[in-house]
Amino acid sequence: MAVPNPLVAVLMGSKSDWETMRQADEVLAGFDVPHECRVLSAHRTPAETAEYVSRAEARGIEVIIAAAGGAAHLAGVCAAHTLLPVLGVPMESASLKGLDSLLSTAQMPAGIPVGTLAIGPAGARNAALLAVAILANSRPELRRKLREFRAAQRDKVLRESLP
Ligand code: RP5
Repeated sequence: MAVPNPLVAVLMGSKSDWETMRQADEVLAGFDVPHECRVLSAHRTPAETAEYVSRAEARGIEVIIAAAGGAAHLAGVCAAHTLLPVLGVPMESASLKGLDSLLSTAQMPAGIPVGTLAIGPAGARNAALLAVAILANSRPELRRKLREFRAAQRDKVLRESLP
C-alpha cells in the first residue's frame, strides 16, 4: 500500500483493526486521496510509532488517522509527536464493546488534542470524510467532490420508500 506522496496516514494498533479500518481506506480511495495504511502500535512498537509520526509532516502528510482498541493510546501518542491534526478511531473491543477504546481516545488532557470519532466502522468512515474535509479547505476540486458526495447521500435518502 505504498504511494509516493501520501496526504493522509491511516495507522492502526493491530492488524486485527484492519477489517474496520479498511472502510477509511475505501473512503479515501473513493476521493482519490493519496494515503498509506500502516500497523503501528503505541505499546508494541513505541519507538517506530514515534519515529513515523515525527517524520510525517516532512513527508507531506497533512492528517493522521489513528485507530486502536482497549487501552487505546495510539492516537494520543501520535498527537504528542506532531502538530498535524490527529483523528482517533476507537475500535470495538471484545470485553467492553469499544467503550474502553472510546474513553481512552477521547479523554485527552487539555493541551494535546485528538479529534475522536465514533466507535467502529462509522468512526472509520467519518475519520476519512473529516480528513477529506480538512484537505478540501485548500483544494477546490476535493471540495467539489465532497459536495457531490453529500448531494448523492441526500438524494439516496429522499428516494427511500417504506413498505
Ligand atoms: C490494540 O489492541 C489494537 O489497536 C487492537 O484494537 C487491540 C487488540 O490487538 P490484538 O491483540 O488483536 O493485536 O493495540
